[in-house]
Amino acid sequence: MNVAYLSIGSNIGDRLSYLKEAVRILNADDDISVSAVSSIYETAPVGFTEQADFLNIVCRIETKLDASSLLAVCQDIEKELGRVREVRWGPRTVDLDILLYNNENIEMKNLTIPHPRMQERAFVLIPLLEIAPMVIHPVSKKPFSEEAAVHDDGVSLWKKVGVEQFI
Ligand code: GSY
Repeated sequence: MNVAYLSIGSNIGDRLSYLKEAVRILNADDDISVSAVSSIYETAPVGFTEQADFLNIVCRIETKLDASSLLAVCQDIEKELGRVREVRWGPRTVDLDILLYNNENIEMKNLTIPHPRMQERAFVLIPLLEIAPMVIHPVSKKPFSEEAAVHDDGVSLWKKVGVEQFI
């Protein structure tokens, strides 16, 4: 079985419902089981800053899918939940990014793992380190906690929840 970590964010409409729905749909897939979900964090937008704050989580999944098929599932969920790709880095009902897939370094045309910007993003690192404090960067082999100084700028705990409240 493969283990992957996904970052999920929402900053339009009922943000919590979009996060919950994304996790529920993931877990309903016969080839995916969600095994951990971080607390929910409210986070200042990164990239295009003139937009609403996000709610972000990171979840751990076990899956029989290869990384490309997992990407396709994530994109289908984004479509199903109404994401329209209008502005690059812009507002979205829901966004699912694959952060890590096993200990693999994957470089394909449409998919890079580890996610290339994850080390710069407190909205990814803080929830990731909450559920996987010892996780190692597949290339540098250092723990993420050492890989980048983890600043909590713009990231605050919004709600502490358990995986059972998502699935
Ligand atoms: O890459 C994920 C979408 N995204 C986010 C996000 O999820 N959270 C925050 N805080 N800023 C973001 N900018 C982008 S793009």
